[in-house]
Amino acid sequence: MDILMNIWTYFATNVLQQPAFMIGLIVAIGYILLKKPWYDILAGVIKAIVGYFILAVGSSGLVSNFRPILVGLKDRFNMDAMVIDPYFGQNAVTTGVEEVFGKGFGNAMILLLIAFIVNILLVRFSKYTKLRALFTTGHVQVQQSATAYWLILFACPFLAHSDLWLIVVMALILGAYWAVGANLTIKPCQELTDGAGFCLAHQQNFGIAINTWLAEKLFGSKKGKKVKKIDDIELPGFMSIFNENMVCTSILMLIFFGAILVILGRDYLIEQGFLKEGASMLFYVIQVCLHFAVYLAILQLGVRTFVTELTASFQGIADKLLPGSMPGVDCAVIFGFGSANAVPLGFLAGFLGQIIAIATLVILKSPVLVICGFVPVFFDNATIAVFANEKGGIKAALILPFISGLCQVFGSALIAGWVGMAAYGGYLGMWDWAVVWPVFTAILKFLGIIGIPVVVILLLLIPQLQYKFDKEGYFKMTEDYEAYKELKDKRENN
Ligand code: ASC
Repeated sequence: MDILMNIWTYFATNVLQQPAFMIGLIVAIGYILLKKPWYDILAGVIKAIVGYFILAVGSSGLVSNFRPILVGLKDRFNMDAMVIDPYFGQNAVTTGVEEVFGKGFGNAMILLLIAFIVNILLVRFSKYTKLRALFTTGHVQVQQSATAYWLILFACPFLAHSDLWLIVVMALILGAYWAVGANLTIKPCQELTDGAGFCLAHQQNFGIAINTWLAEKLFGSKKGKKVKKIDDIELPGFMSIFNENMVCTSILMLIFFGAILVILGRDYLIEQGFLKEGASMLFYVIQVCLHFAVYLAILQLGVRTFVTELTASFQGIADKLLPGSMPGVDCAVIFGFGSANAVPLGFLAGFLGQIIAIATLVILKSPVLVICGFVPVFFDNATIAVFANEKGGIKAALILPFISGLCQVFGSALIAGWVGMAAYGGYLGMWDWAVVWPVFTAILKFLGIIGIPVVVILLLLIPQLQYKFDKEGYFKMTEDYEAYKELKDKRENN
């Protein structure tokens, strides 16, 4: 048993939790099932892993590039507050959970295994469950398990008496949330990418589905009037340089974040070690702001490198092991599709929303104060903007991420204050965890033991409803996208 556990722990730590190797493994299995020659398998696996590593360089570059601004805002306003960010959230669980519940989180690996098996089984029996998506982003699953552990222990303290029951309940709720959430992004992703064959498995899956729906309903084309998407906007004269993504990102960042850096001031930046003594402030600001464009370009290169391999090889898995299924990947993958300029615009709109929400908390003397973390403010809101723009144009791409910014701050402040995580300095803070999980937590808390099946059943009902509303198109969308498009055209012309 020990040997098995060691093997599993080794596999979970090195593969399952490392999306690059997880994607590499999936590509290998897919190509083997497709009976590709060994050199094609090898080449595909290498491209998948390297592509994912490139993506990770881009996303961690963005995070560290933004640090001076976040640290500065926190220090300058002398705020002692919790940071909404998945890494701070994970840290808060590690430091606080034992103290608060008298119970450490030692079974994380087993939980991941069981929850992942729940996800696979739900997809394997898609005929009944109508679930089609496999979660592959392990680093995110670890962060979510940690936060869910806290929320569930808080809501169902009676589970603390039995490790077995605690793990089983968590695995059921998390496994269902992963399968249902990723499944919800299939339609938005397939329509945005013209059937590229992946969906998203991240921390704002419900957020994507709801915001895409809102974008279409509130801002979508009506009576033949087409919406104005970001790329349709013809800017006059010199403004047309904004049409180019690299230029647009650089200029927007220079204006907004350049201003913040200037306000923070040279002395402060030197004091914090961000700027070297005697170095030029002007060129420092230019360098920091233009690096957003650099990291975004890296991120998009990474996406292009691995997505084709992943989706081509996944055909093997979908044909032989999990019919009609689709891999769910990191949200940054969507930045390689849709309008590239939706990314910086969504980021700025979300940032504005968060800042206004934070100011409101300060003014209202809220007992819980919040500091923006880069991951929610950027990855959530830019992702939502890409989808919103596609269905509802530029208005949707600005307004919906702005509202999301408000939700991330208010939702996180509410839940983290209630369950006691705020005292440990962080909360996950992404859309689903600021909006959807507080609802799950409330149901679990107020219904007691009955709350557990209620949450699982509510989750599993969602794909049933999706299927009910589009019986003909539902599986076509993943299995034969061209046929789905024909069906859609036919419906639109009728
Ligand atoms: C997260 C998280 C990250 C980023 C990354 C975006 O939620 O933990 O490291 O988003 O996955 O590409």
